[in-house]
Amino acid sequence: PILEEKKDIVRSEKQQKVEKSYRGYEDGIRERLKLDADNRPKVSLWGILKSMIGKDMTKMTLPVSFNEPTSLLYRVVEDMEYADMLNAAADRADSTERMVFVAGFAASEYASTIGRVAKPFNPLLGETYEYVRPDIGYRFFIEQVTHHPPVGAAYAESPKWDYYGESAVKSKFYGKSFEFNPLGTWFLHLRPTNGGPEELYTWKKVTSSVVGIITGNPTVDNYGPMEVKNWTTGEVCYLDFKPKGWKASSAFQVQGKVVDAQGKTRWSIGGRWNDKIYARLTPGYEQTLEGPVGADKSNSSQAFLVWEAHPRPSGIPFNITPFVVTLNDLPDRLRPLVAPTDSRLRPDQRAMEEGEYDFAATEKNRLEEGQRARRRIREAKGDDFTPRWFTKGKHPTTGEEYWVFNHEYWKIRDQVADGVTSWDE
Ligand code: CLR
Repeated sequence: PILEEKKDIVRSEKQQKVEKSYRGYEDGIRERLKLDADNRPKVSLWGILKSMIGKDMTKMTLPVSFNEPTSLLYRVVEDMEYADMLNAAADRADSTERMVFVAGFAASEYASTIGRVAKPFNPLLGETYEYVRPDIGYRFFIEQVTHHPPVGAAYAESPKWDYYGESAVKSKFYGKSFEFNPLGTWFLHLRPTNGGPEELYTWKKVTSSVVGIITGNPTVDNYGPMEVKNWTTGEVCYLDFKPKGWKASSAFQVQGKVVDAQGKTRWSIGGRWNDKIYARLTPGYEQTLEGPVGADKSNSSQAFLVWEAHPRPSGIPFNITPFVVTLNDLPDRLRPLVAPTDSRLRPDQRAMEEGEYDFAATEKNRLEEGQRARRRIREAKGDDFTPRWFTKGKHPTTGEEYWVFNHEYWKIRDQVADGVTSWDE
């Protein structure tokens, strides 16, 4: 009971902090872009890419018509579309059930990659982005901390969980395919509502690839093993994302199991990452369930639905999802509160979103020139770039090197919202 009280205090303190960041987001989420359809000039990918075999994406200069109106920072926030699953996970009393939802969340991060064969904008060094969802109860922050290789360090928080990590993607164009290899670890601290100890989960993202570039029918696939590990209980969820291959039946398939600390399989989990994921309790473990979560004890051999993809309505340009539509929104109330480095203020991304591709291209050029000039000045002085909001550290549990959030961003933002300081001071 004492432990439970302590947990309640942690959660409510966190809630108060997160709620302060709701300021600026009172108008709710955006439902449409200005455009109903994009008219990016249709270019042959292969015609342009064939001379670039062996290169990584950061070394390629591509016309802006290859872009979508997002950035690599936005592609990280995109993983939060199903963040309500983390709340669901925290509300389950059994740790293997929590794992089912955490693994479901990790797999849900791929649904929005379908049809997105376009290049996100490259964030400038020190560029930041904040995203707050009062309706779900979390805030998210990311900063571009290095440029070569491009790395974004992120931190999201909510009363029942904290989620953080780095997006560092190694890419290579092989001709037949374009491969994207995420290197960073993602960390999730979950505070179960039943008062149990805070848990740490970690996982790494699987490989994304684009195939069909030569034939002019490019598609995105995601494949490889994923291991979601609970460091507190020793439970692991092994997921296998099947490559599309030749058989239509293996497309989008993901299959796996939740294994307890003794190595016994407690759940099987599987489905399609573009559609639905189910879990089924291994017979014999019915007594561990508190129901109801779809799996009622009398009928626990039945699979229950863990996750279902949100619909993808037509009439949204650039093949983006309704969630992505909300990201680059800049309502008048929010504008004075975001940092001057915020992605929402980038004129090139704004122009892209509004279909002004030529202006997007000249602005993108201007910003990147400015970045090169700043780097030359730093180099002449022998200075290194230091990120404003993250520092490098060693993870206390896993021992890995990771980016430690200094939590300053939201404190300053509160003061800006209170009118006691401004971002430029
Ligand atoms: C994969 C998941 C990672 C973050 C991430 C970074 C780079 C993204 C990649 C994800 C998905 C595929 C991606 C890539 C950058 C470009 C590439 C969007 C989201 C597209 C499909 C490239 C198409 C255009 C080229 C053929 C020119 O956590």
